[in-house]
Amino acid sequence: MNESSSSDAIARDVPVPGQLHKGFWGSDLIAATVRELEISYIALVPGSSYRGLHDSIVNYLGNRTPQIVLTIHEETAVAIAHGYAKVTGRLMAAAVHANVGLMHAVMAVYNAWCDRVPLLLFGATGPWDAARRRPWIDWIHTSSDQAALVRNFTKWDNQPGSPVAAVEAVLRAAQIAQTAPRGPVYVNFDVSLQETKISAIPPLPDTARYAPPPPVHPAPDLVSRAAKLLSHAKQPVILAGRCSRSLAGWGERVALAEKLNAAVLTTTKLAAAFPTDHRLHAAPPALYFDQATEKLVANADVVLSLDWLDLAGLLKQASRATPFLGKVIHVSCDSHSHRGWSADHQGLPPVDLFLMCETDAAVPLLLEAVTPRLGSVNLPPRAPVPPVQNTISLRSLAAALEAATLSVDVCYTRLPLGWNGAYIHWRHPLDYIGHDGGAGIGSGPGMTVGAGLALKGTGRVPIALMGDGDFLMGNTAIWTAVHYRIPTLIVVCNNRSFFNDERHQRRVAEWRGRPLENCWIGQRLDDPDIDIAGMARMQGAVGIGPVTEAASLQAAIEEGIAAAQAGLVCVIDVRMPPGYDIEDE
Ligand SMILES: Cc1ncc(C[n+]2csc(CCOP(=O)(O)OP(=O)(O)O)c2C)c(N)n1
Ligand SMILES: [Mg+2]
Repeated sequence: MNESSSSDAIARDVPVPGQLHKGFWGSDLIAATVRELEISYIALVPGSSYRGLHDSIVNYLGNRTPQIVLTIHEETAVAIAHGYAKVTGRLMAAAVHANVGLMHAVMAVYNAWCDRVPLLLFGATGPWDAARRRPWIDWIHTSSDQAALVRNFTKWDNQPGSPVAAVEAVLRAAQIAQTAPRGPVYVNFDVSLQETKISAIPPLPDTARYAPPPPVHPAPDLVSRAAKLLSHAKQPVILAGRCSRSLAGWGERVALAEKLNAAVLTTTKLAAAFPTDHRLHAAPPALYFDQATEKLVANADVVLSLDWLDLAGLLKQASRATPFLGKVIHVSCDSHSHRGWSADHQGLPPVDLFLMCETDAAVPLLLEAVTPRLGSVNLPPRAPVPPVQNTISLRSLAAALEAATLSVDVCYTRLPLGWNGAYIHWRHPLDYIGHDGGAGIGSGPGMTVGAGLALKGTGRVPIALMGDGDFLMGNTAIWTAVHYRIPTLIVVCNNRSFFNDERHQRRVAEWRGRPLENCWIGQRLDDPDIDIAGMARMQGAVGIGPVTEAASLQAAIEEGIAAAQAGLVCVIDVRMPPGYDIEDE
């Protein structure tokens, strides 16, 4: 067993050393394999189905590599691993109890799947041997084919039949999860397998030999054809979609856009992919673009999609009734993950040149192969950024954030629905980590805490701007952040409503001629108002607010940032009036 050299470890929950090695169990071998993979953390809610593995992590590994991150809901455990992977690109583990814990985790697994994020999910069941089951409880917590609950949105699952088979299952799971397009995997350990006594820990495999493959590169012929199209384009547009957090990759995308003098678009669905204040960044990042930006796409004679998430949707929206006539170069290996159960693959785009690889593999080759394009670039007129009012709104919140973070490195881990992408610029791949993938509300707190865990010690402050609905569904992640001293700032844009759906009711009422006045019913979260700052304080965090005056926003945010910089967790309740700053679908 490698000694843990992890500098990632949080100085919490250090076990008393016991008399180790009096004997070994199947779960010791599983834990040892996880350590060989250098997995720093395992987020979990405990359960008897994996008490063997739990013991092995605490007492065989000494709660290091991986270290347990205790959570209060399985959805949070998975969301933490998701947020961590979004920042680091590294695999984190989560463990969930039997069928019931897995059922709690399901939505978060779907989010990670849609977000193409690597995640190692462990589960447990049984004993599968019915003769060994305790009456009642083991029976209701045993399912045949438990993995079926998540099979439609995981890359692989397995229920190994012996401790030795478990080693291979864990290695394969980690390899598959980290092979692009990445995603969650599920390995389910029978109770009895974990609790089987074994005579010794066999020599562990060299994990380097089971690593994910290096990036696949596009065929040179495809690169030169794509380069020719781009170099001679009249109005090229680059759609910077799913890109890595690598600073080198960021620089190469900028260099490619500059060499081609091409307009670039990004989306708030995904992490920062291009500096939004660059002269070639054509429009604020958005969920849906305005008409002027759609026109830019419609008029493009060559589109370079760098794994754009909904390429068919954008082209269809832009060119309206007619098929898109420009040439389309699509750099993406996402179709390896396209399956039948979920339509998260989006529409089928028309593609002229398909470079089936990750964007970081293709961009340097394209950069070298293109010739400088001398033609001009026609950028759409920029809608003026709305002026800052002296009332509370997303606009005044953005202005206060900008003023409060002038000399602070920030990672935005969540943006609220209704955010105008013009408000805050991205200048670094870690400035914004994108949305949750599956639009499953309630992931905001967990993903923020996971991102905070990854950023701990870097000096970059995670800041989440999240809806009250999103916060309230997942708020017990605050306790986890406080317990593990994970600096975090959450600003709750508290409109005391599932407001997105008020808008839907309003639209339905308009179409159907029903009373618009009723659109709040079954949506508003007031009467009583929920004391969000109080909920934070009761879990040991700093709670600020409710902030009701625009003039108080900056001071509140400065206080929150100072708290996070001092290693604390802070939640600010900002009372927003209902309403969004953008129009969307
Ligand atoms: C798990 C889940 N349940 C319900 C929805 C539908 N939904 C989409 S947005 C939304 C409201 C979210 O409320 P909040 O976070 O307060 O943001 P607001 O709409 O108020 O801006 C809901 C309920 C969803 N996307 N996911
Ligand atoms: Mg709300």
